Amino acid sequence: MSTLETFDSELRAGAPVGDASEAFDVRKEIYADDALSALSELYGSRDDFAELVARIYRAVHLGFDQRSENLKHFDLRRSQQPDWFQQTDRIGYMCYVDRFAGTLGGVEEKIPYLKELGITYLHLLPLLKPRDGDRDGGFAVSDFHNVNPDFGTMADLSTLAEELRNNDISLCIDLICNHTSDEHKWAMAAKSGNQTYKNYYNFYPNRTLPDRYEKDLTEVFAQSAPGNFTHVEELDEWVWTTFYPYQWDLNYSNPAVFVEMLETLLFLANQGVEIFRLDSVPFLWKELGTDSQNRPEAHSIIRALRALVSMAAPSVCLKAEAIVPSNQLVRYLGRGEHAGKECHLAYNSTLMTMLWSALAEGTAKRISKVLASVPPIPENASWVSYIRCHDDIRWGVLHDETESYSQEEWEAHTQFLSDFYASRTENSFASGAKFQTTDGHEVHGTSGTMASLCGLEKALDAGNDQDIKLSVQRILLMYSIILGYGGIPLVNMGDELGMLNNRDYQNNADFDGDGRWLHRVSMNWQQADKRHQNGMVEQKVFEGLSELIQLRAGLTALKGGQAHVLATANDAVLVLHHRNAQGELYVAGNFSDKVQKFKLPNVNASLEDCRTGKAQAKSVELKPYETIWLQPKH
Ligand code: OTU
Repeated sequence: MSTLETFDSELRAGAPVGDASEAFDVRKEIYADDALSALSELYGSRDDFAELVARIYRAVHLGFDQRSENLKHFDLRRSQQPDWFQQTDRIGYMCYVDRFAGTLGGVEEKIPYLKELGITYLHLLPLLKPRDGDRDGGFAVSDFHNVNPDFGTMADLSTLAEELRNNDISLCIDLICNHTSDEHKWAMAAKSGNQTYKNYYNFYPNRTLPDRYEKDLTEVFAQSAPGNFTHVEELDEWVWTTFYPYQWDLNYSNPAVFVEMLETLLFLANQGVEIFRLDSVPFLWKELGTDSQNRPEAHSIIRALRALVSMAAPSVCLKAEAIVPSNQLVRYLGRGEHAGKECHLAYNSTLMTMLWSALAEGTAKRISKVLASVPPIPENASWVSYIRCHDDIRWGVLHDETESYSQEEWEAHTQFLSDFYASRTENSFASGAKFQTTDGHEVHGTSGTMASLCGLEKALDAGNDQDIKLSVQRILLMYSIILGYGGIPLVNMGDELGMLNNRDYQNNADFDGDGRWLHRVSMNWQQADKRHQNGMVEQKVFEGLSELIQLRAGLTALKGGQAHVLATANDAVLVLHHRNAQGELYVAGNFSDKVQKFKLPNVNASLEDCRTGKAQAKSVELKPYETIWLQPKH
């Protein structure tokens, strides 16, 4: 051992954990104002506000007291590196427990596979105990304190979280905070007429108010779950259900609901969960005469949760799931005086949707315009950049994206996208399907795996080598841009191997005719075994992606923030630019199937290709769908 190593190990062995409770007291002081101001926006006019605050503080204390020494130590470590989630070695992977590895124990066995790809963040889709029968892929939770018995137990979850942490992988799970299933004990009590629990939900004795609300509401599952209210036979009353009829929206105007959700969050954080995906946050607060999305109170709820969790479990990160136009989306990271005080992370659904738009059009003109108009995000926040997830690609949100395009133009464009990805336009390379349209002509969303939407399915069916090559290039282009945009890139299970659509779901009653199962595939480990076999598609995708991941980890110019879009004279090419104290980086991608030339604007330094280290002139030539990463020469 070198002197330095000896010194280091001595330090570690004898390292005082510090006084965790003293640190807790300090955090309570620091976050008290934030917590109180957010809570008073929500509940300040109530007579029992002081009592409520006392109850909330009791929950925070209990949350801290029940936190293990290990996690308290981890909290202190993270507080020494608050920008840990903005580091360029953070890469996410998302999957269903059963479809990836059967059980939680199975997931643990697959840690080496994740590490091989360079994964440092694992999002396991809903794994808490769901209702029986239809369950929206687990998004209808019946018990927040127990794991789905098919996957294992809460103890298995804690063990997995610890094992992941030991491997520097952060565990993320969903906090389905907008609704419970109709089989949750609160819903069961409500059904039996218990007023305390009826107040946990939004009940109406008849259709008068529901009809008035409906005038301004949108429909999420327009085909399979039309309307936003469900008749509850036991009571002959109506309850608010934004999603499926068995998912009952919680009533946050009742502070008891807020307290329950805070306690749930802290309980799960104490199992070792580091990142919470806050599901459906736009819908948390209802208000007559509005579309009941993105209300100021929904933001106050998140701000209060953030301040309170920062007291009890400061290493925890909150991630917003809001599929809304970018000017609304960035607000979930906090804005104005509250900038950086809501979620730490938010899904960049604008980037995701616009990537598919650019790929279908074969030009980067529109994506460049839209990305250039995305408002800046707070310095202590970051994006989650992704290409596919378990949901459909929702086109309608684009209609409010930028004023550069009129409503008519957006409507025509999203109609084109929906048709293109369902293979209903001439020359479409994609084989996806429309989601939630009643007549096949409406525009809602698109289902399909990344590879099938990028053309691999058609190319393989046709046995056309040139098209196979092009579809692999499209896949790598999409990865290159999400890795080069900034934030935490997220890989959807199977997409690292180019897995195709699963067309069998229609024959399986468990999937309730929900078209999203088209791309919710089960891991094919035989395909994974081909990831190092030369010339296989799996190898080209997997190795292409892992090379990019490794490259990215060393490029600190990418840390945090978001890319700036540079305009060039060539519309086919998207050029992203990063500059921070650590350096500068250009990422350019050709969205067309032709060779494209362009000149980087306003560059004075000599440039080198980050992958090869070779000098690169400011005039660049890119092959079809090719990307290039450039930095000033060292
Ligand atoms: C989320 O998605 C989940 O991701 C879905 O899988 C669930 O079905 C749903 O919630 C209900 O729990 O509409 O098309 O703006 O758009 O929360 C997906 C946010 C969805 C919503 C989003 C929702």
